[in-house]
Amino acid sequence: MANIEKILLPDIGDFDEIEVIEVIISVGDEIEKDDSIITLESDKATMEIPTPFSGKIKSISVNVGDRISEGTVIAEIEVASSADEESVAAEQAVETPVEQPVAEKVAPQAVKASAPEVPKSASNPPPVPASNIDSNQLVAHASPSVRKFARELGVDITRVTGTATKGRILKEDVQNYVKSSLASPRVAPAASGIQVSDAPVIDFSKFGDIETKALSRIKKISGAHLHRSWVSVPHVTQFDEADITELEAFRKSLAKEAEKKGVRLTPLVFVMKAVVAALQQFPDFNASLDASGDNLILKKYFHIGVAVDTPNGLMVPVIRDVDKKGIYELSAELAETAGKAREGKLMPKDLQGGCFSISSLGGIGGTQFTPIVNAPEVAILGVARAKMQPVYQDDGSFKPALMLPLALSYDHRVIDGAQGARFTNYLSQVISDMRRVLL
Ligand code: CAO
Repeated sequence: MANIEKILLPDIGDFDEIEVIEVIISVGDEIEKDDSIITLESDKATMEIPTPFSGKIKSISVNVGDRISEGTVIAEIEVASSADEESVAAEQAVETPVEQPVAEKVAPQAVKASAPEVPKSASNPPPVPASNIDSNQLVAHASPSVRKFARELGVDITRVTGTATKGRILKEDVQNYVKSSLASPRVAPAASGIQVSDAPVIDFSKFGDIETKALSRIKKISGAHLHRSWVSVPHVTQFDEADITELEAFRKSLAKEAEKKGVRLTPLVFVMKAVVAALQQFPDFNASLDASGDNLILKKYFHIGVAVDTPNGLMVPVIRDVDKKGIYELSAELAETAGKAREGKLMPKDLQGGCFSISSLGGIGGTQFTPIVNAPEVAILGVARAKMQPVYQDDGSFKPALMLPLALSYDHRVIDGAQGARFTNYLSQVISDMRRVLL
């Protein structure tokens, strides 16, 4: 027997009086549990609200432009009475929280990414960053049925341009995307006119048991960005090392003071300050090529991207104005930003505006690695694990020193090899003796 249920706006976190920007359903629509019914937008985020019931929409109580809060009746739905639906109704009566929005225009499915959708690989991830992703790439503003349709056709929805209000992706947009893909040549032209033939399709199950695991949304977005950087930027990696024996002693001497301030000092914040000193000394590293490729845009600000390992993949949030901040402030901001990245709470703006990136795997291990330039930046620093080593002295003796491995990858169109070596040489001197930051 059918009964009528009210669909209420659940607890959506720290939002009140939030604007309805789209009503996705119409009276008479047959919808499935978890289908999106309305879209809300605050100054911080856009989120789609799913229905907790399957059934037929009888009436709709909200309009575009309304401001609604927890408990507002959105619609009435005729649901088929079943044990399942009743238990859902009971749940909703208690509380049906929608996960906190993590980024502008991230749909609830994506919001749920704060629970690990892809377990972290046992092996270290490739040393590659994923920042400066256009915020539009984070948008996959489409209803579950359109997403399902795209999935069935094997279409990556983040590549589809939406033509409806606020860039919403319609079924027709997915169809048009498929049509235009089929019409394009079989040999995919990569960046800079490089032609790459299709990879052969291999049936791995012929060789043994397999399991197919979807890549997380973040990995798919960062993968496209990294691939573009990899094929379009001529990379060179310059290796160097810095003696951090004194710096480490200094860092340890500050441990208690840091604890009182509620922060944990790691070598990374000192490296960030040293990088800024090197960028000030070598401004071509704090730059991007313009669209024509004929000019270098020199940046007068020092925003540093820091690669963060998250359960859903690599993210490179940007710490702003590193030149103006002390190590305690930077430590606090780094911890907060890395926490947000891991909880899926970064906003698109947190990933934008970087000048130079640092990828530190020092807390994990490894002797060296070659990071991929985070285009449109022109250089990135990889930091591996510091190790005690015997260092030869002028008097013929060996002294134990804590050596920090550094790897600078740069865009060879912008940076010459000699400049690369000078940069790491200077950086190494500053890290070894942070007093040089004052010079
Ligand atoms: N050498 C030796 N020890 C190091 C070190 C280094 N280079 N860097 C950090 N450590 C130590 C820290 O001091 C800390 O130990 P203590 O607590 O005893 O001081 C421990 O390792 C763990 O540090 P951490 O990783 O928690 O903190 P961090 O400031 O070094 O890094 C962050 C923060 C967010 C960058 C890091 O947690 C992270 O996600 N790293 C992975 C980045 C990544 O995936 N890069 C690869 C791909 S990008 O090309």
